[in-house]
Amino acid sequence: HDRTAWWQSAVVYQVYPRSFADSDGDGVGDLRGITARLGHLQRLGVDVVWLSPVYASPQADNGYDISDYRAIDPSFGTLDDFDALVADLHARGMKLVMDLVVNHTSDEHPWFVESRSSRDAPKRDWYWWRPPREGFEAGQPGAEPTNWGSFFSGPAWHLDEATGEYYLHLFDRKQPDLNWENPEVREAVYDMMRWWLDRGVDGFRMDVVNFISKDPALPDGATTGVGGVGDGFPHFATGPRVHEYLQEMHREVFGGREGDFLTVGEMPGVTWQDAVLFTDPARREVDMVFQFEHVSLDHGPGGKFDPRPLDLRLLKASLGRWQTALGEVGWNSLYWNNHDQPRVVSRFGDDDRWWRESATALATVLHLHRGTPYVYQGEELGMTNAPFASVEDMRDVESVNHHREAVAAGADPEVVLRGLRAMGRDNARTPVQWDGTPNAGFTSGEPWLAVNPNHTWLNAAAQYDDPRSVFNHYRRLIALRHEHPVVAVGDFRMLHPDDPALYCYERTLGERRLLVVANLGGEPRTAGLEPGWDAGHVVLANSDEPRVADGHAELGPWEALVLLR
Ligand code: ISL
Repeated sequence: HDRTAWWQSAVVYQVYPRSFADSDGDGVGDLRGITARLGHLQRLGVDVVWLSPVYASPQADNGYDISDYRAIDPSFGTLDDFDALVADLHARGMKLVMDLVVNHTSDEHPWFVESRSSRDAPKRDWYWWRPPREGFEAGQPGAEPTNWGSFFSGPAWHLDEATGEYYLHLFDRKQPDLNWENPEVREAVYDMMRWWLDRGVDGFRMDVVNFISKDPALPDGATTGVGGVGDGFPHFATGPRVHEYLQEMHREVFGGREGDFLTVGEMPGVTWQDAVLFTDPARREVDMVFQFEHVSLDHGPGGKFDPRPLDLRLLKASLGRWQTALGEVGWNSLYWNNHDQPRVVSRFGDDDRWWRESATALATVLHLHRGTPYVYQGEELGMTNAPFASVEDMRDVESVNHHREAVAAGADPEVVLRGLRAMGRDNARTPVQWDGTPNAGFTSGEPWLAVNPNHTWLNAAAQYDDPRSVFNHYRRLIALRHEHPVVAVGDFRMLHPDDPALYCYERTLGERRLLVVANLGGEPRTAGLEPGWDAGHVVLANSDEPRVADGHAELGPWEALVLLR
């Protein structure tokens, strides 16, 4: 097991380009906007930037629907702008990881245009085309080849009238799934990946990459009763050939190439047992995976838009299990936020009474686990969920479709809206709050999604010189990882697992011991400690006067301490 890979002590920062910084006043963030703000990232101290998709795209899913893998969408700029961004990042000692979206393309990609052109088109087999179900006429309800539902509501199959067949789309109907069974598809993807590496990028974050191998029999899923929709998940997630494909990709794309690369597979529903296989360095698949267990714990019986309060004990059990599972072989990614998740300070923290304290406590707890932490733009400022007045204020295809379908099915619109407000992806996508001016310094024009009104006080400019700010807390956490190998690779041991408010753990590496003691609740708490720790060991705190003595720490609401000896 290689314990010295460079990414073990690295921190990754995710940029969602639409919402990061707009250089030309069209209300959409762009590449030049990112380049102009690299000082922010350098100040924070991150090592890698993961760029959400900037490829040519009709933007049905904000760029996760790609129509040309070798071109930049004009709304984001040009290939020259891209090269300039990479050069500037490299000059500052940072790396760039591209988003690789190859489970599906846009329906406007030339591959799909050709594929749909006739039943015997040479690229017909590049996607999943199937005739209507036996005994059904095309277009008849229930004629879909399987009963699978799409992630964005409705069936996962769309009828193409011209050829009378259906194509599979696990996401939007403008995102047809590629058929990885076809070796030409795989070779085309690897060729494109090599093209980006030749251009100087440092790796890939692979979108839903555990969905690329489907059971070719395409069996119906078990039904749960809701509108006859079946659960196709067991038939397309972590399918029979996924390990083979990832090993082939590694060989074909990285084989014989010199350099410090990073690969991370986004894998909804992945189990820790599978994650060990995906991330075992000896198997040469990916360096780490994004798993979803800890961000599903507050999903209620009705799914993600029916949230329930988080039970902290479940969160600790979950993250602790992953720490243990990938403790010897494999590696964890650590995240609270990305462009698909609501803001953590609003979700698991208290964005009202204990905004600064809870944002910094949650950051502390996450970052000092064993694994590679990911910071999603604005998280380092403590950005919160947005006060959406109605669904008209939202833009995300997932939210808009869910609202339409749920209300049509008779759900109370207020209840639906409440779920979207708490869990909708647009919460993560409001523009980055650079300063307190009317559009938060994001754009001189009309932003594509409204800025959060709290930018008047919650913004980067207000935080840079405030030593207690959320930004400076993140900066110190990142510096701790860089400075102390125990943070990167030390062993992990959870403490007080059954306590409903305390989140405490110990990391050890040789003689070095690092202790994290956090109160993730609004009431003061006492945490019992092993003897030997005292206030002199505190290396980081989100409070002014840590109280540690005689085998315990006295913690105020959302107080978090880091001790080292
Ligand atoms: O948020 C979700 C829907 O409830 C997730 O299931 C999400 O769709 C899943 O994490 C996959 O996400 C990735 O692929 C999607 C894209 O919409 C997301 O933005 C991307 O991160 C399809 O490309």
